[in-house]
Amino acid sequence: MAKSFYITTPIYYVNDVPHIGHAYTTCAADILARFHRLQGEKVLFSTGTDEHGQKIEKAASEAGLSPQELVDRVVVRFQELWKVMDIAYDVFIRTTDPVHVQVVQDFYRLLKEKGYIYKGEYEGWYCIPCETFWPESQLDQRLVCPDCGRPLEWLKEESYFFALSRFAEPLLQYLRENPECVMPESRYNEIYSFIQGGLRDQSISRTDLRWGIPLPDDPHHTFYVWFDALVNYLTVAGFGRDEEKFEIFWPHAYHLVGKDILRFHAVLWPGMLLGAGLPLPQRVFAHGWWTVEGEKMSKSRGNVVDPYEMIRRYGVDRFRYFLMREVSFGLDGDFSERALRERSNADLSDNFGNMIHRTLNMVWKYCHGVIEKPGDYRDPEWESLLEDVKEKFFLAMEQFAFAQALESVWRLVHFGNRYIDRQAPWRMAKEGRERELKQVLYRLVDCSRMVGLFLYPFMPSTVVKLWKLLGMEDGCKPVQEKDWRWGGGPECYRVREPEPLFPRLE
Ligand code: ME8
Repeated sequence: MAKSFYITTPIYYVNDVPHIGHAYTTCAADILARFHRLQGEKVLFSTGTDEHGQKIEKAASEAGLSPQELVDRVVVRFQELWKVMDIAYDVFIRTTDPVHVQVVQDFYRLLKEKGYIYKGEYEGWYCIPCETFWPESQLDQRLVCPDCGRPLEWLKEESYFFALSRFAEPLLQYLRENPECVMPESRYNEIYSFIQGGLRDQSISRTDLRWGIPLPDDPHHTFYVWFDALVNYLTVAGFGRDEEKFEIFWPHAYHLVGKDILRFHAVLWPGMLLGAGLPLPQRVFAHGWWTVEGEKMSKSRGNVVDPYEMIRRYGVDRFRYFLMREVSFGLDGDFSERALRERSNADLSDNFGNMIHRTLNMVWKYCHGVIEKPGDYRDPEWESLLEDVKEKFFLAMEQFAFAQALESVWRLVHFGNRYIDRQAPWRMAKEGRERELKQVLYRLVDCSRMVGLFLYPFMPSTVVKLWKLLGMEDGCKPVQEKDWRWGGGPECYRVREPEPLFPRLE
């Protein structure tokens, strides 16, 4: 039976302007989704927006809109960006969707039935004019509101709690039994020691928040935004509504998140799931943080990287490639346009694009664009390299090590370019060594096809273009075992007149 994969991004705060951080997680998730679809596996890939909370309420009233009107207007910023970025999600979830509202309430009832919800008192530093509790981690000694600067007061309010503290030991046991459930390893260790320090119960309701989902049994309270937001992963998977879908996908959930929101995903969320008696996700992977030219990205610094602008300047695939290739997934990285241009010229123009262009050009020039599979197309050198690249690529993809996966594909590209230099097909043509010439060109064309197969998840529109150039119009259908083999392509390639895939950037 085909394996299944449920791949998620966080749901982003809907009123934010999308930036490189959003683009990064979503692009990585898209690559995984495309990679698994390409193998004919079942994939459910979701992204979406987090639409409740005080900030939305405030922004809406400032704009003279209702909160729902505001979120309906701004959500398109994300949806449009995903179109431009070639993000092929299956579901776009919005937390204001009535189905989600229902699922949050059902999930809460389930936790309550199991005895993990109780009423207590939440206390903390509160800004009365802004009606907001502020965590101590966001305050300094002055104890003033980080938003409006006015003095805070220590307040208590009635709140419902989830008994997270009861799950510390079960969570530790789960972590021990599933060493890859939180990745990378440094994050796993961080989460493990955090839980070892003991867990506090989590307040899950507020009485001061109107723009939120009401508790079904006490509508005077609304759900704390993170409780509401995390449950989106269940809503998408069909929890309580589509049993078959839920069984196919839920046990194979892979959550991709930024390191700043790992605790919510690797402590609170699995705690909630254990409480409800549901299986835990296969993996929560926390990626690192992008700085911009060495500085923290922030609105006040005015250095927020706008993905639309990057795509307009460089094209979507240069941008996608750079994000995935420049930094090991899991580590922090630095973004600069200069680095993007340099990497693009070196890897995409001078190496990948060059190999394809030279190959197609020669097939066009010496064989009128038509090359049949010769009887002796096999070659141990090519085949052993391909086997090795394939093994490393698949292993890297399994570990979400995207940069390493790409690195292994480039071994094939480098080899292709060296092969052209070594074999010098132009000399073969000149000397009339027809058989050898066809053999060499066929190998190069088939290598181009294989490189396309590896790169498709990363740069889908470029690879579709490449496959068209190779005369393979239906190149992106799910692949079979034979497609990954040397010589597994068409018996006869009818290539098109070459055009450069990645012209050099100045
Ligand atoms: O946290 N580099 O939403 P969000 C890399 N609604 N990643 C970055 C980044 C940067 N400079 N800045 C932000 C939320 N991110 C919640 C999620 S999920 C149930 C609820 C990442 O819009 C950040 O780590 O603030 C997070 O993964 C996402 O972008 C921003 O999410």
